[in-house]
Amino acid sequence: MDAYDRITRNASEVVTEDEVRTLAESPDGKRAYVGYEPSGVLHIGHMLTATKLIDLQEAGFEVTVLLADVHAYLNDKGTFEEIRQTAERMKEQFIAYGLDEEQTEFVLGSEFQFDREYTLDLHALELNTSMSRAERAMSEIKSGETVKVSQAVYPLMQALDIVYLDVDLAIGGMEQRKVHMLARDTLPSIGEDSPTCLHTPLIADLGSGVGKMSSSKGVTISMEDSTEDIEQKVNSAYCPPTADPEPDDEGNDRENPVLQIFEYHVFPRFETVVVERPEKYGGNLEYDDYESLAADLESGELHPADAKGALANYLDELVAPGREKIRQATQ
Ligand code: NAL
Repeated sequence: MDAYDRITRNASEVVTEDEVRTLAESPDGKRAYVGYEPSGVLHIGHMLTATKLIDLQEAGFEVTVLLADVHAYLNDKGTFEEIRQTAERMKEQFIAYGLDEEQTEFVLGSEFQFDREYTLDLHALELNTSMSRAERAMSEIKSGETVKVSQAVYPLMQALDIVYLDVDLAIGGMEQRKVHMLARDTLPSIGEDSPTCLHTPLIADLGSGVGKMSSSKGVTISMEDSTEDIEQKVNSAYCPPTADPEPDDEGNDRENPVLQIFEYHVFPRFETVVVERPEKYGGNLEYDDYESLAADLESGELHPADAKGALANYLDELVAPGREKIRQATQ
């Protein structure tokens, strides 16, 4: 796989393709960053961008993970003290998940976001941004119903962080795209370049296939889940024998979350996927790529129950090191 293909595999979009092609010509020493509001426990959404960071490390990038403590505070996620304490635990879980400790720099937002120069640049961005634009940028991120002033400041700080962390490629889930578009449009107003961005897909709710999986509602997988939790959640997942299900009765789009997790979490981390089956049902199946597994599910060669059994095993293997870290920390 060439550098461009590795950088962009499984991405929902890159902005812009030409800019990423230029980065791919000499990725060594380039810097990619992702930021997360500290939440204490890594869930499958964090793991998706983390898998992309591992791709980028393999392509030669250096990776910065911003533990966005001030952002979490602005987004009403708790007291500043609580948030700070969860940030450290989250860092250990990222490393357990497979981020290279040597190639990954972890930064707390509060280390630089209270500097005078940063604050003045922030106010300059505030002067150059309408309230409605900032509010729109937060539509997929904000907690709560009413928009607080803090939540309008939030995307501008996210834009500024891209400058202060000296980032060549900004990574985020698709829910971050409006913030990144705001950053691309407004940073030139303070004399900075528009950042290049890469967005990872959102996985559908495991139980219904409708909407996106989130930590706040529906069924998700986290590093706190036991082997039995994972088996139970995956076994009751929505998994029709197709990658392209019909909308539900209310007309909502549906995805196949089992196939999505194979595509975005399992195949990028394991070279082959083995589905164990008793001899009387045809014996084990082995797949080298996502497409052949999806084709077998569609044709009926692979039964959804067997696909789920295999998925639970691989997810358990991905989660196990982080689960162990959590166990050690709480003993
Ligand atoms: C991501 C977040 C907060 C600040 C950032 C600054 C720079 C780059 C990425 C950042 C968190 C993200 C979330 N908005 O929803 O978790």
